Amino acid sequence: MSSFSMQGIPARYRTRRDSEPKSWYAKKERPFYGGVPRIRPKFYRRRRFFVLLGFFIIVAYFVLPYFGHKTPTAATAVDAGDDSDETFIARLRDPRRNGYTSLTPTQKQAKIRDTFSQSWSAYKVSAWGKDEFYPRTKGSRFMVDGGLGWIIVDSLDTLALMGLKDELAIARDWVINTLTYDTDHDVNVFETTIRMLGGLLSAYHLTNDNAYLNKALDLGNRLLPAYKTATGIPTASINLHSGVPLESHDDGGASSTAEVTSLQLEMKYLSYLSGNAAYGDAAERVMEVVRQRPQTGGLVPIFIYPETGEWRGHLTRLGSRGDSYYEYLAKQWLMFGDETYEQEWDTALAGIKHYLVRQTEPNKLSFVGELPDGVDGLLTGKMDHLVCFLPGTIALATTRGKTASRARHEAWWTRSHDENLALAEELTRSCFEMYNATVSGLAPEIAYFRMDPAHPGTTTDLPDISIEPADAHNLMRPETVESLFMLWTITGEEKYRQWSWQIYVAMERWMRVADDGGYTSLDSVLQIPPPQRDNMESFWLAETLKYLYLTFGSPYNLEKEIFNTEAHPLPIIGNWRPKDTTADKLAGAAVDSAETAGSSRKVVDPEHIRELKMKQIRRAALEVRARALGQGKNAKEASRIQKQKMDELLKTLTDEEVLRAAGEL
Ligand code: DMJ
Repeated sequence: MSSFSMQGIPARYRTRRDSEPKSWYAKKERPFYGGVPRIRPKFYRRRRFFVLLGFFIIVAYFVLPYFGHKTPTAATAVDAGDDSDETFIARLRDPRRNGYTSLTPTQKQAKIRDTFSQSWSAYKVSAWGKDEFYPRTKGSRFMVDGGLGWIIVDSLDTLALMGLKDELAIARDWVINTLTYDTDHDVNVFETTIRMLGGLLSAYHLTNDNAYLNKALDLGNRLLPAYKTATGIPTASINLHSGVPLESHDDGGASSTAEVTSLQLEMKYLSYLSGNAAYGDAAERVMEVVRQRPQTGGLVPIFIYPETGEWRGHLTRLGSRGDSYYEYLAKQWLMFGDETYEQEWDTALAGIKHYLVRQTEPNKLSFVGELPDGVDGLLTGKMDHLVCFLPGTIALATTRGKTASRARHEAWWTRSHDENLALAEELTRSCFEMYNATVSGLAPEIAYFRMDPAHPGTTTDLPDISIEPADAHNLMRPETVESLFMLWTITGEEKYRQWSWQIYVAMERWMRVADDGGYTSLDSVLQIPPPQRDNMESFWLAETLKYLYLTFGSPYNLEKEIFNTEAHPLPIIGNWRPKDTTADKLAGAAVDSAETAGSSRKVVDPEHIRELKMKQIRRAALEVRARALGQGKNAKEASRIQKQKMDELLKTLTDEEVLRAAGEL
């Protein structure tokens, strides 16, 4: 819905609007000086017309909500505590009655930020510092003694992006002064990397605060021993104190494919910042092993043994344990400019289209199925909500973070890019239909898409989608709003914002806990009201609310930043490999510059050189700092050494060296 139509506005308002402006305008049309007709130049007459028009628009903007009060305002739509469930459901899907058309994007952002603040303050009051929060009973739990900062670290960058400075300061203080990763407990390598390491690195990226980077370095060092297996594929868990790696108890000791292949953005970025290639090298090695394994059409089974590098079983899917393998192929290419990953992503996308994407009956919704027995077996219509990250990633990779209108003018744009973008749009619609298919307006954890016209029936309002009662829970997951954010940013089509808003309104209504207790996951989206569970997931704060909030902000620059799989934004680095450290570059540049002195130069913007220089100096100084910390120096001493290095480079580094190091000379 792009704008109001007169049809949707109550008759009372229409009459008033039609009559009032006319008489007001007529009055003003009289000559300014009684009796003396003045012929105004054309310019003035035009100007007066535009002034009046502007006045009308302003009046309409402020008066509209009052006369349209039968159309609920956003406040009543979203905060509808006293509305009956039936009334709420009746207006949830109508943009003119769910607050969509009556609120500006800024007002919507404020609503979403309120939801975040409410969740955050409930957590602060009842569970501060704990890793798990049970909002209904006001309970909480540490995952390991003393905690991992699961909720606080995961929320840092959302606090920063929403401009909640005071809360960020409190969170920072806790992270730096209370949180320790020197804990004698096993943690999941993947979850700790994407949530904690990713959260710290993103906080560093957004704030430039070295305290976050130091914490990230400490954690990165504690995670590294997990990669010391026969193949280099990390074990599922690691003891953060002893560094003893631990294979999964389940699944015959196999690790999840998605888990071992979704650590690379974080580990490589840590290498990039610190100048220590160990993190990125370890993560890259995993990809080299996976690359050697048999694959069909770029698709991989969801389990892999860390000791042998063999696949376990054939189950192939884009849902749990398979999902972010594909996401990180695209994102490693985009973040570090590595064309190997571009090719692998292209191959995988072709495989996904060929083996997994089908359409439903009767409404021809595109969906992504599963292959329990691999590519030679039969496809099922089961689709986890987790798969809904895929359309966003397809759109992002297809346009390389550009808006579609700009990307279409690029020399590399082909018909297959158009097809891929169309697929992303179709899949996004199907994910939205997973929400539309239920009476509550929320998606289940798993849905079944109907491929067979003779299929007997459905448990939802939409015949194409059915839901098993055991799969009807909702864990506050982000994947659909993530894709809506990507599709909105890339295509600029208003419908994606409208869908996001509808989902937000349903979440706000059903997930909110009584007495400002926070927000919780749900037991069944097939019931009204959906019975509430008692758990607030950290990705509610890290991902779901962040993507919703950003969807209503000014267009995000996806060419500059990339979101890790936990929605932590990291900078796009460009052409870079783990071993290619700043120090090496600077050393190489010094040698080269001696050899090529006197060669012709390009004219380069001095501001550009200054930016490059500062970036290089900061990185080189950080490397020195990391080395000092690695040699056992305390933080104060390491900071002194870091500053000394910065001062030295500021004095000595020449523009030529800078350009050479950046590959621009
Ligand atoms: C998040 O922790 C990450 O997005 C992960 O990749 C899988 N999904 C959960 C949230 O649903």
